[in-house]
Amino acid sequence: MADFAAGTWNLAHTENFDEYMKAVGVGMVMRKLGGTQKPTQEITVDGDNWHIKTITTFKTSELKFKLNEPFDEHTIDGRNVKTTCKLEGQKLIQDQKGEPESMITREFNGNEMKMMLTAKGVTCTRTYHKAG
Ligand code: DKA
Repeated sequence: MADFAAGTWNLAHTENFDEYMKAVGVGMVMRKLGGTQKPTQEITVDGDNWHIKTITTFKTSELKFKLNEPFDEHTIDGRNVKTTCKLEGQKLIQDQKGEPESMITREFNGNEMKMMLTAKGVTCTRTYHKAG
């Protein structure tokens, strides 16, 4: 059981998010708004079934998936992609096939979760801390 991932995570630090949003096609107004957000991610895990709820002040996205099974995802940045998530050790890899392709990893290490988002050669790093 991936207990290491379960819990509530708050954004503590972010680098290059504007460049990443540009790479995935987010327009200027939404990028400005996105850049001000400090999301909370609520993660629950039940065997291979994961639920990730990302909450911002203007948008909430829910990702429900089973590891290694492709599913249709409507991303928080507005893309429709075919996504497969897999777990490698304590790293969750979210592989989004679509336009453009993107790879999002969340690496869990105690009370810190390091998220890396990559598209079109641009990488953004976001560090989350566990609440409580
Ligand atoms: C993350 O989970 C990355 C996604 C945050 C979305 C914020 C709003 C973006 C609006 C285009 O940290």
